[in-house]
Amino acid sequence: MNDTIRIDEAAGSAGQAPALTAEAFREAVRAKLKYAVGKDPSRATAKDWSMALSLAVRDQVVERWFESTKASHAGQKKHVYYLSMEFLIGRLLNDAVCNLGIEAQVRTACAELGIDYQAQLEQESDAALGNGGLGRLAACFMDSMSTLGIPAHGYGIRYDHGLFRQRFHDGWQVEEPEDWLVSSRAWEFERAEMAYLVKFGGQISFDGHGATYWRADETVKAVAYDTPIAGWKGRHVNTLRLWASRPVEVLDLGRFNHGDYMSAAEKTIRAETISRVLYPDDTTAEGKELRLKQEYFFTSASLQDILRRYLEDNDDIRKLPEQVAIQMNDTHPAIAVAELMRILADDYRLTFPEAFEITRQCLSYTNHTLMPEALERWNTNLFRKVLPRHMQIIEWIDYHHLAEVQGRNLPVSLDNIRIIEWGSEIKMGSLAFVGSRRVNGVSALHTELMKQTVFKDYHLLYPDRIVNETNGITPRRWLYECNPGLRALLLEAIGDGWVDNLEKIEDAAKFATDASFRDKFAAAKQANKVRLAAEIERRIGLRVDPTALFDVQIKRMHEYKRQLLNVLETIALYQAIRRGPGAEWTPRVKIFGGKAAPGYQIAKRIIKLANDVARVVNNDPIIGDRLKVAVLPNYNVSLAEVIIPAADLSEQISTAGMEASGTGNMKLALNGALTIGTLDGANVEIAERVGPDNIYIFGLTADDVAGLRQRGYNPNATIDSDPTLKGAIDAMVNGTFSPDDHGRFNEVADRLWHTDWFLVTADFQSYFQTQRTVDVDYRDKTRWTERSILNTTKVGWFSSDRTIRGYSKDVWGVEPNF
Ligand code: GL9
Repeated sequence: MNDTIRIDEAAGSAGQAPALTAEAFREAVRAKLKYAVGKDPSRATAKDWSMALSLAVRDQVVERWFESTKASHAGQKKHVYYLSMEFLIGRLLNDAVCNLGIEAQVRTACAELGIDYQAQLEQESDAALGNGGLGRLAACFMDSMSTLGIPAHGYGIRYDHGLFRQRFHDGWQVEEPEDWLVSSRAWEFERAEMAYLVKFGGQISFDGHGATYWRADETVKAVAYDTPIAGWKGRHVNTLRLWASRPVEVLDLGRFNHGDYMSAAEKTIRAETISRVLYPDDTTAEGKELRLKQEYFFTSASLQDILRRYLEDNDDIRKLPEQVAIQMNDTHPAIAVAELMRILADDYRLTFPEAFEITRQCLSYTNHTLMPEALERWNTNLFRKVLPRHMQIIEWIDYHHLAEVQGRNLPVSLDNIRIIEWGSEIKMGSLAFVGSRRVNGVSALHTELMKQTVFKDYHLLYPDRIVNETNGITPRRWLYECNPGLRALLLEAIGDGWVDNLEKIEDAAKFATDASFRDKFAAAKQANKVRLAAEIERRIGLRVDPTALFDVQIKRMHEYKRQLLNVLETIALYQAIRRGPGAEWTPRVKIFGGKAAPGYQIAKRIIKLANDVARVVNNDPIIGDRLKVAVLPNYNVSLAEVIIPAADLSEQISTAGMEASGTGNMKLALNGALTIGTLDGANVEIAERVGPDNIYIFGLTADDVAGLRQRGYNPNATIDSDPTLKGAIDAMVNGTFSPDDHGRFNEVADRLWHTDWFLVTADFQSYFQTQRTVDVDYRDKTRWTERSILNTTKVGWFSSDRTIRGYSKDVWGVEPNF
């Protein structure tokens, strides 16, 4: 019956959604409640309505999904495949509604059905299939690839449990399992027939005539679950395909019939373990064997699927690079280099050199961090045990790559470019680099540092391979959807061109000096702050003054991100207010949100410190509303959507040279927060665009940091010479904030005194002084709003649409349709 949709019609309808009336939609929701959820309106719970609503909206997405799929098949365009261990997509209902442009009809229908649309949205749990920036970037890219009409698939893992839920118990982080699937099922389609076998372990044998056999000792089935991702105005819909791991045989009936029920289920449990949980770690290559199996599991299933789709329309495997561009999001899918070669060589009988050439024309790699502990390495014994054939292939790549280089007489050290180090560790960054067509960094500074440090020798060998693609964020979720007040104001002032061409937002910059626009802009911000204040009270029972300066640091807890610097400044400010409560203080609410990896002890102690400081400050009658500290538990995409539109000040205070890019910095600036930050990651490019008057830059530069570390930094002298800093550190260890346990923060303080690798003490004075300038500046509301408007209107370049255009041109060789 779909034959009736003609491709040219589908293409012709691009840009406009077929008319959907509120009445038709209302009836669709009723029908879903009855026939898909199986409930009568009088018996339906909020969750039932939310499910019915989502399913009715999903139908609207599906219409366009089929059109897009047909159009991409017919168009025979090169297809992009984005391989990522993480997709931090968050809630999908409002995103789909806004992208399809059916918000008015949906709201009317809800009102007529007597259900509250906003309350419905909150029924949906976050799809928290990622840790932080890397996973959220993948989600923004999915949105942008659909918006630009680039035929693309995202490939990842359908974790049963996404990132853990964070609770505070007595101020300490407690991790609880997350259960998104219970209520997010509405958006996915199980494709039981779309399954591939993935093998692990066992033996390799050769038949002497060129054929290779891999007799595995474990095989699991990867089953596809598809979620449609609609772009702006529903012009194009791509697919996010996530793999769930299942046993090949459902049950060992023999053992079961012998009454051995537990062991009868053993294989099922083993298989399902692979897609059970997301690793809650962003610091080190984690979890060893299971983690390696997860990486190989989704990479192998994805490559098999990519080749299957390619061969539906093509017959020459050698022409694969003409139709297929595969992006490896970090090194997690870097095994793709060996897996694609294995398939081409062992299944399609190409020679290794041929297979290698094709592989490195198809694959590209994005690096997201320079921190040595976060660059993945695999022990060769473990690797050989789990992936014996891939070990052989990597040995071949390493050998041939070194041989190729030796002939070139360049000043590079062979030790630095080996993939297998000392015969005992495989460096996945090196494998990804050698097997890629392009390698990119995620901000200008980060890409430059890649060339100078970790990939220095590779860069000498392949000077054209490294390119920069500065990160971006989708303006749909991060302004249009999360900030309805500002959205309305912009629509009124400059129309809707900015939504899919964010640089047009600069048209509103001229209104920064227009008093009436400024008032409306300030009123929108104020309403968002009132909303956040209510959320803070609801979550932690703390009342805050919504006219105070909202100072926000939201991101994973990490020493290099320096939440500790912010807490120390909070303590110092607290002490200053206590010393002179009568002075003119700018009321401030410090807002923190972020999870620490469960095994990252120091980060968890810093959360406890923030909570201890909050308790003392918030209950000190001398302080009152001059300073409040809100540490919000379980920071996630949905909470970000409430905090970001309400922020006045955005804390981007990492040790320079350590934050590859950051993307929260972009979201906050777009929503009108002024940044206080170091010259790190994309802050550098934000500063260039908003101009020095509209951002607060402080502290050491990346060069300063490198120099200081090389000379050897002595925090002792710095602390001793700075009474404000010393006073704050002393308060940490004298029991001011931990009367029940004076020694609780000794280790934190000792690190500051003795090593301070992240240079918190070195940047403290500059940070503290800059914050005092912020205090003074915030009192001039007119001027502040003007600068806030300039932040919103000058950061249009940070749209992920722009980033994806960059990848299309420099990395993938595809042409966006829109
Ligand atoms: C990260 C970088 O640390 C960020 O600076 C960067 O903005 C994002 C996206 O490129 O990637 N790399 C990384 O491992 N994480 C990042 O956020 N960590 C997590 O995603 C938890």
